Amino acid sequence: MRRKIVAGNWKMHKNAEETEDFLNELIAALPDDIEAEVIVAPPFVNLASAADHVEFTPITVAAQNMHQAESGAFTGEISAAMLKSIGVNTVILGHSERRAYFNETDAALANKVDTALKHDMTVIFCFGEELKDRQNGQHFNVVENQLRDGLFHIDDKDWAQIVLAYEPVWAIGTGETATPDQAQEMHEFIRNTLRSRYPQVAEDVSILYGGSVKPDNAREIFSKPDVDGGLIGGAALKVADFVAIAEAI
Ligand code: G2H
Repeated sequence: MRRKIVAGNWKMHKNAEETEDFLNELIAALPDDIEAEVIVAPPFVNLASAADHVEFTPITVAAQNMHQAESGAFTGEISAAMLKSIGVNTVILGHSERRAYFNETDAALANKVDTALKHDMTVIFCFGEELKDRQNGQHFNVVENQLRDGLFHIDDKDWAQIVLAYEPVWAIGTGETATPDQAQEMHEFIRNTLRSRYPQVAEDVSILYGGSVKPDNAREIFSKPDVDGGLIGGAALKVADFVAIAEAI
């Protein structure tokens, strides 16, 4: 059985008080029998308080990024050991906004993955094509290269720590969603790509879909056989919407 996951990527939203309010509401609203693993990823400054807040709940807190180095002169950066020291064991890596605005390359991401694995962290690894790639019919090539360059150097056993998040860039925050069939087509392609190198991993790894998932489209997207949940942005900022999406699994 693959893990079913709904993760909320808050991006640069919510101050300390809003974080606390959101988590109180979320803890109260989440049904006890929820099938999905629920993850929230607040900005760095509120990670420690969020991690404390959810300590005795089924909710997991994730970071949105981290640096690949152990420590050093990297002004403004956060290391894996720092995250671990506040009880954060999960990190989102390779989000398209990090790739586009902060020049995160496949090579840098491969190093970040190694660092996270070394610290026994779970990685939510994001990748996906841009609109021009899809228009040029290059979307499968682009996705395959991101996958190979970012992750094909790791060992079979390390995949237990990896969750994949396919996020077509043209569907992020745009209100435009991949159709459930487009999501399924790409998730199936991702599993087939993995199968050549990691046959068992291809069956076991969870692949989340991200890109304008909302309460009214989540159920149909999650019903696809190779979609194991979602990485949610805008709709993860309201408790009612986020819970409705988690319940759609
Ligand atoms: C994609 C997604 C969350 P949104 O970035 O990672 O955001 O749901 O707002 O498209």
